[in-house]
Amino acid sequence: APAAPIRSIHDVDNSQILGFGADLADDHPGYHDEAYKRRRSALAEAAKRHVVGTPIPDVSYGPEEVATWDAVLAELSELLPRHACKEYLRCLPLFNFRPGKVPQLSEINGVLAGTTGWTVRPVAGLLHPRHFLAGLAFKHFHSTQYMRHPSKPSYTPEPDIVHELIGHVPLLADPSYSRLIQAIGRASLGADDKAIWHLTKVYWFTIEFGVVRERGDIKAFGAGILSSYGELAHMASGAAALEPLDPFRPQPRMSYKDGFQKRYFLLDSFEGGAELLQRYAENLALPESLRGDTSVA
Ligand code: H2B
Ligand code: FE
Repeated sequence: APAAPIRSIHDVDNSQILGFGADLADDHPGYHDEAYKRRRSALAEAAKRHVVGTPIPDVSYGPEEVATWDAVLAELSELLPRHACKEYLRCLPLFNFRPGKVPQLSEINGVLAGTTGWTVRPVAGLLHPRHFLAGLAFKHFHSTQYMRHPSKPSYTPEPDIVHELIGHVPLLADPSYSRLIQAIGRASLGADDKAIWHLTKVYWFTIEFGVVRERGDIKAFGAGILSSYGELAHMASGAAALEPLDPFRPQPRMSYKDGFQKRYFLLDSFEGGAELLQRYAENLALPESLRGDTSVA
């Protein structure tokens, strides 16, 4: 039977996790580290208990976790000013990221409340695409709170707090980016499984690995680029192919594990991207009654 339609943020179920369970997998850097797995699970379980609209409990990050945050922040500080898009660089200072302290989701929500009105909400890991995308329609971004494994500060096989904060959070404060990412979410409401999978790829090639034209330059806006020193350097080297994004066409395979991206999809602007996605959503021709009311979101 088809799942009940998602009509509001209260219908989004943040316990539908598709990613790693408590045991991780043998290619996860924390696989042999029992203390790490216990810590990750404790934060993941707390996230599952979070109820929409209630305060987000702060996490007390230990010295090892803070050191990992510091290491990633330091290496990215060198490349971001040159290769991140202007909207990202304009928003970044609002969040006051600094060494010595991992920001709390509650603080992030304070900043977002004063800009675009987005909300970050805790989640236990990789959330089912239907629920993840629906959250975006209602301006809720599901964010993990656990930290990547300390043995590899520059790498994580799954979303973690560093990826969410440095990769995703700053642009949520930009109005035109906000319209783009919400447009992807809105297109997902009432979509069938095939369209959800298509939108997952569109999300991947924009929100995770998108680049945008800025005068004569190509700048990063995808979180998977912005939160990875290696991927940023790869993007900046010009080695990857560039193609215009076309959501009306089948999207290529997503590559997760086989190194850096071989091509990036290019937008001329966030406004243009949002418009494109809105047209795509209209073409799905869903009855308005299945779309949920995102007008107030
Ligand atoms: N879950 C979490 N926690 N973070 C993500 O970035 C994410 C997700 N991305 N679930 C989603 C899936 C993406 O791959 C698309 C929309 O399915
Ligand atoms: Fe991400």
